[in-house]
Amino acid sequence: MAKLKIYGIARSRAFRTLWAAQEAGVAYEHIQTSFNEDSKRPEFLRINPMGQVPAIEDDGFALSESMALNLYIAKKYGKGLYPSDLKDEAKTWQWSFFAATSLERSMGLFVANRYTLAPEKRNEAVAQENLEAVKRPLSVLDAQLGKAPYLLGQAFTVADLNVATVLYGAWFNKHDFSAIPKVAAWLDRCLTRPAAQGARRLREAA
Ligand SMILES: N[C@@H](CCC(=O)N[C@@H](CS)C(=O)NCC(=O)O)C(=O)O
Repeated sequence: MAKLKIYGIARSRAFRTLWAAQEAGVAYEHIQTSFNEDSKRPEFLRINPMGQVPAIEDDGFALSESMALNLYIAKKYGKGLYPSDLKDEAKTWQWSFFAATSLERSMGLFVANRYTLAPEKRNEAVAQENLEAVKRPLSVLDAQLGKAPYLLGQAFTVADLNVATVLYGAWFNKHDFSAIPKVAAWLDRCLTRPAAQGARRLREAA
């Protein structure tokens, strides 16, 4: 049995952890913990007292927070997925925090209110407001990707994965990214990688 266990259904943020594990090529056991009742049961709360997915157990070591999970998996198991140089490592943290704090919440609200909520529940004003809130971070991302094909340079790393995953919902719903063409092309590159497609199959089939 695989020593790495990934908790969380693919239609949750566990999608990004499944993607990271597939990029790293590590064997894992996928436990289909839902984000409703399952994640509030005492046996899961022992792994993540926040009662949220994803979480992992690696040979008994419990960890939560999706960005941290990906950094851990990439560093421990990924070959080339996690940088060896300290400055590149720091940039990986920078981009991961950027994704979590400057993009994720607004992108989630934007996608829900523009595309995924039941039509009667969508609020276009909320969608617009949140799209406005990510204008600057997305233009910063576009400028960075104008310098090199990936965030740290020539190769895909977990920095790309952690940022691309928070834009996945908009990309999947065919949001028009043509005003930020470097981001558009980079998202296509990242989200059609074999490992991304593997994780997407789990999510999109669910
Ligand atoms: N910051 C956390 C957020 C985790 C999170 O909100 N997970 C959702 C599913 S995507 C969840 O479990 N929601 C249930 C709840 O909050 O009770 C992370 O990135 O892992």
